[in-house]
Amino acid sequence: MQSPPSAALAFTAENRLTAAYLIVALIALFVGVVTGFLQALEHAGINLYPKVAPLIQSYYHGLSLHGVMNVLVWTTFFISGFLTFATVYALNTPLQSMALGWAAFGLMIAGLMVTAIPLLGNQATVLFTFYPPMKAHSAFYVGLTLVVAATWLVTLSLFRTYRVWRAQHPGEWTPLAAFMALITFAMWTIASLGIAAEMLFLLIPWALDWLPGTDALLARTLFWFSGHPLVYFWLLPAYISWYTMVPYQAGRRLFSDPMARVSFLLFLTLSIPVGIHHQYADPGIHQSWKLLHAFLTFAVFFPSLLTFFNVVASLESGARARGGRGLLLWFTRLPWGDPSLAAQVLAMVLFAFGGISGLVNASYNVNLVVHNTAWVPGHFHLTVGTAVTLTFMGITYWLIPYLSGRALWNRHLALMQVWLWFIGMAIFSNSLHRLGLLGMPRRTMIGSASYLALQPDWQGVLPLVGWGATLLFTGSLGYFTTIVMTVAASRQPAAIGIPAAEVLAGPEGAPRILDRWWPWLVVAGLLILLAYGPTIAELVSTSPLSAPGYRVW
Ligand code: HAS
Ligand code: CU
Repeated sequence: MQSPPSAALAFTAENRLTAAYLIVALIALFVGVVTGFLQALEHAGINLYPKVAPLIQSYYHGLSLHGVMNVLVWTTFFISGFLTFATVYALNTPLQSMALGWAAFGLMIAGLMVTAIPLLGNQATVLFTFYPPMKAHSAFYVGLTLVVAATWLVTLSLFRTYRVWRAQHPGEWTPLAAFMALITFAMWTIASLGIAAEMLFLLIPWALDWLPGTDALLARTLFWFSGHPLVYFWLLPAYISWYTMVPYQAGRRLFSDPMARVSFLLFLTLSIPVGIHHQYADPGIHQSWKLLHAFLTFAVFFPSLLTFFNVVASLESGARARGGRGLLLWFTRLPWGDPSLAAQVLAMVLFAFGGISGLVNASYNVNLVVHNTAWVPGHFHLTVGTAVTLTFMGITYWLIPYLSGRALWNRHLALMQVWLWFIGMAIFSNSLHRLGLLGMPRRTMIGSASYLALQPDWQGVLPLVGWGATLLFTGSLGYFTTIVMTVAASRQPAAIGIPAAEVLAGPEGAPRILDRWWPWLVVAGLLILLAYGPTIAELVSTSPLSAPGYRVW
């Protein structure tokens, strides 16, 4: 990537497209943050739902909005904008077709609108996993399908741009950030076939009354075919920043480029054939397949361990170059005054704990202790809620000044927000993990559960959920204030370039297979066939499609 780019090198048209994605992403995040706060307060005994009644009609209405806005909309729009940006700058090549770029954005917005109308109107209170036989308005499913189709257009747009670059640079190694962005979208495109099939063959015809009923197990299996790799679709863009940008901010270089490529190629091959780890408790899937998915989940843990090593080594070399000493004390010498770096390093620290709780989830038998308890939202607020979201916030602290040409409005407020997120999330997710171990169910309006009175252990921890969320919410107000004021009121021009790490060990000399596509795609395909083929074939051939739909809200 060019660093810092001169005005002549800046891709103005692409920047505009990225900015458009970011605006929608940030609005979705705001809605998600507000609805999330209401939930946590409810857990802590403060029920504000009657006060927001016509707008948010129940705890479950709010929870559906929270899930869809945060994990589906905020992530997808941010990623599409950020990775388009990262790809064109890393390749130093304009988008092959701006029209295609905008078509993808337009389709995504159209899909979002179609989804949002029933969702806001309490016609799709089915949570972000929309498990049947809960039945939403057909527009909800159609809208989400359009959003998925729009991500395919983003894939097309990025790969066509890559083809242009490749023709001009035969034999060269694909620049790391672009290579990683392409892997992210390639992986997601294959993964999304499950959700597309679920929508097109099961949910949409069923919601339109063209089918007599549905099959919860087949639908869940297709959902998790996409649903687990979806979490890596969120994570990998954060990793792209940790590998190719954060090391620059930390003062030096990425430790190893080939090791980074290996990690991403492992994600390409291993992200999908693991989804049944969400279904250990489902009847109707043979335990040998569950066990295989458990083993493969442990395998896909490995590229994150590679990332841990590589990123910490890069941070360390940066901190030592700044005078850091000692086995661990060097950590204090990172440039903590930079809110973008602070956000991302703190995101990493909490992610280490999210990784540990992920291992607990993945363990076939131990999963039975935590499945469907508050432990699981504890886990995913460390992963998507921090590793991803706090990293994306950190990225906006340089990206928005870069795009708007205006310096960050208030660095101190930004830093405060970052620490509030870190401390608030540590409290919030720790208490959810503990409540999960105490058996408290997830996805439950716990404050009004009649059995709460019988659970003094829970009552001791529940206020912490509220306190953690209060810190998170306060911090996010600081975040949105900083962003809005940067764009609207900041008078200073931005002095910021694009952070682009150099590498300590480059790819030269590494096996060329690390820059090829087909071998890895073939391995990915074979693993998917092996891990999913028999189960899906069996479920499709025996599916009764007889379950009636329910509206439970
Ligand atoms: Fe997960 C459930 C297993 C990662 C998201 N996960 C969920 C759900 C979500 C989610 C949303 O096996 C709930 C879905 C629902 O609604 O039902 N997850 C894993 C495993 C990993 C994992 C093995 N999850 C993620 C990520 C997510 C995410 C990433 C979002 C972005 N998860 C599960 C399982 C379930 C599950 C089961 C089902 C549970 C159930 O029963 O329902 C792994 O990929 C994690 C690997 C991570 C690491 C950490 C590496 C650390 C790094 C940072 C290093 C730098 C540092 C700097 C620390 C190995 C790279 C510090 C500096 C120093 C000096 C040290
Ligand atoms: Cu998973």
